[in-house]
Amino acid sequence: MKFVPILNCRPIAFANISSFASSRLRVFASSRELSLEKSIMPLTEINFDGLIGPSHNYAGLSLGNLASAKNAGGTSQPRAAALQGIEKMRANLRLGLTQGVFMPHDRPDGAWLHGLGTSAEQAEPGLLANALSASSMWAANAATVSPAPDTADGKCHLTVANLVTMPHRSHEWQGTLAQLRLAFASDSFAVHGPVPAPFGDEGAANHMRLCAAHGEAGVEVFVYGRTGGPFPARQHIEASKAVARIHGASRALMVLQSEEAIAAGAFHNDVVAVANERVLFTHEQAFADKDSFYRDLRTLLPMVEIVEVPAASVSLADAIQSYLFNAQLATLPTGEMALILPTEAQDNDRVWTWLQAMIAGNGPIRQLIPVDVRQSMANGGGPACLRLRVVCDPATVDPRFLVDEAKLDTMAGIVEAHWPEAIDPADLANPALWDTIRAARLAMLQALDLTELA
Ligand code: SUG
Repeated sequence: MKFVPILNCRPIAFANISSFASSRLRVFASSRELSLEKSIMPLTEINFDGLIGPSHNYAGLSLGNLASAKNAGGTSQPRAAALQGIEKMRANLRLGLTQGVFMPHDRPDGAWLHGLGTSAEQAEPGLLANALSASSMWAANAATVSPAPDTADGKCHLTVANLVTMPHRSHEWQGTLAQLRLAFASDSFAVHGPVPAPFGDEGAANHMRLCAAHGEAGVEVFVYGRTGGPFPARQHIEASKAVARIHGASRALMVLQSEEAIAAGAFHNDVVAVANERVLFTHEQAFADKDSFYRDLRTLLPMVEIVEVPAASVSLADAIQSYLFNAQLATLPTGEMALILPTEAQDNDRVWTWLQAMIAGNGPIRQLIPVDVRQSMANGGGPACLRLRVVCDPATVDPRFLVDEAKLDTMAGIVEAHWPEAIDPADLANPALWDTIRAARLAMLQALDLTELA
């Protein structure tokens, strides 16, 4: 009998997921050959951050996202928010990391409102807020990425996330897909449209990749949820399985998120776990059946190092309030691993005490680097939410989507000149604000030579 490695932490017959089926052994063999071939290619992890858009506001649209609910109705600061995001990108460049960027989407989304038989001028306030959301900033939800060493055809595959669970996010994929098709137009990539509704797919926020090194074949972990608690589970197992099939990901694990994590506000798995190369950094209560998951992971990647934060030291509530797991766990050019985490983690005594003790030990994570992304954090988006990781040869990416410090300076100048300083939810119905938002985005697209996205 043939099995996929795990589903629900239990193997299921291949026949149930057809495109894995043809020849598992052949796929494994070819993937090993590919990884040998690819090991001479300069595969690098690039973090593509979503530039925080000029419509950034606190409308409280995300059920199950405690920060979004808590800050609903507050006054946002889009200019400060975007500058925080740019400074995060700059800090990553200074660490020696390769950095990319995605552009904000056209807001208010007139095409989406038109499809609903209305317009920005006529829409009810709730619908208008959904049309104005700047939520595409959270690029971890843009797509799921399977780098070339993991896939059957040796291409890097990207599937744009459908984000169908939340209305304000369900109309992101068109604007995201347009950018993915430009940025990854080279034939080193295969860019796919969204998995069909009703199977919710939230992209890389529920996907982790573990491997010896970025350029080598990895184990891809797809984390899904089951609805039943007070909040929606946004990632459906059928979406995860579909993405794994479409990508030809040869070693995929399907792992169930714990209900208690979702109920505590972990609407995405990247709020309670993060992986990088051979390291999994996770909260003890992130997964429904962690023992089976860890066992299967160790079987597929014996070198894996699991750094588990016990609930007795850091509760789920503290983890979600501080977003310590919503960190960029990155390998620096020195080979050391650093956790680039929100300043909120430093502000929480229990969390910071645990992290200090971890660093004092001899574990694989050697540095803690706090970054200030408070404007995004107030909507439930930490450093990891703001970026999509793509392991590839940077030379194959459209350079308009890559940044250096000079480009960040240009972007900061445009933000200073055009982004609204503040948005109160009551302002959202003001047509003058929509004009400002559209003009600000256009100025950025012009400065970056990306007007085909206009
Ligand atoms: O989908 N917040 C986003 C935050 C996404 C975080 N991403 C990751 N964990 N990868 C969300 O809940 C808030 C919108 C508002 O309330 O206006 C929002 O959409």
